Amino acid sequence: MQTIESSKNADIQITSEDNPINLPDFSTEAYKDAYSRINAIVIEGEQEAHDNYISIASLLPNESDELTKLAKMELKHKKGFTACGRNLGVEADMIFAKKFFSKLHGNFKVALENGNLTTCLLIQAILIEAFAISAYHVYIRVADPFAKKITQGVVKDEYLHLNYGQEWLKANLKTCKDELMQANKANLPLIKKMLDEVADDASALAMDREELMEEFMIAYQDTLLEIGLDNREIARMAMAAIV
Ligand code: PL3
Ligand code: FE2
Ligand code: FE2
Repeated sequence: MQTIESSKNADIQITSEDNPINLPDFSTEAYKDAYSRINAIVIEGEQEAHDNYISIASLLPNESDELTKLAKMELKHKKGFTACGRNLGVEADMIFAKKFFSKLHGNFKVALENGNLTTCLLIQAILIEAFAISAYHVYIRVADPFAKKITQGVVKDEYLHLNYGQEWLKANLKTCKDELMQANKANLPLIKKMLDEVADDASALAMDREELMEEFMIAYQDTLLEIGLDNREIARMAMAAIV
C-alpha cells in the first residue's frame, strides 16, 4: 500500500495547494448534478459497509468488538460525506445509489446466509475498501477544501478496514483459497462495472477514469500479494475483470 500512500500524498500538495487553479468549479450545475450521484454512492457505500461489518461479526463472534469498532467508523464516514454534500448545497440521489450497489449487496447477502465468511470478507473488506481507497485518493486531489479534509481523515480508516480483511485471509489462506478465487470471479466483474458506471460523473468532478482503474488495480493486487498469493494467481484473478 505504500505506493499509493506515498505517491498520492505528494500529488495532493502539488495539485490542490500549490496549484488551486486546476481545481474544478464546485458551483456549476454540472458539478452539482454529478455530485448528487457520487455523494449518494459514497453515503450508501459507507452505510452498507457499516451493516456488512455488523453482519460479518455474526460469523466471527470472537472478533465482534473489533468488527463493531470498524462498523462505527463507517457511520462516522457517512456523516462526514453527508456534510460534504450539504456544504455544496447538493441533495444526494439515494435511489440511484441503492441501485448502484444492489448486485454486490445481493451477493454479500447470499454469502452471509450461507455462512461464506471468505466471500463476505473479500466483498467488503477487500473489494469495497480497495474501491473506496482508490476513489478517495483520486478525489482528494480535486476536492473542495472542506471535502478534502474529511476525505483525508476517512481514507486513513479505510486502510485499517482493508488491513483487517487482508490479515484474516492471510492467516486462513490454506483453507480459504478456493472460495477466495470463486468469490473474486463472481465479484470483481461487478466492481469493474461499478467503476464504468461512475466514470462519467467522476470525470465531471475532474476524476480521471483511467486513474481510478489503475489505482484500484494497484490497491487490489498489493492486497492479494500481502495475503500470500503468487504473481500467477494474482494475474489470473485480475483477468476476471476483463472477461
Ligand atoms: C467503505 O468504507 C466505503 C465504501 C464506499 C464506496 C465508495 C465508492 C466510491 C465511488 C467514487 C467516488 C469518490 C469520490 C468521493 C466524493 C464524495
Ligand atoms: Fe468507510
Ligand atoms: Fe471502510
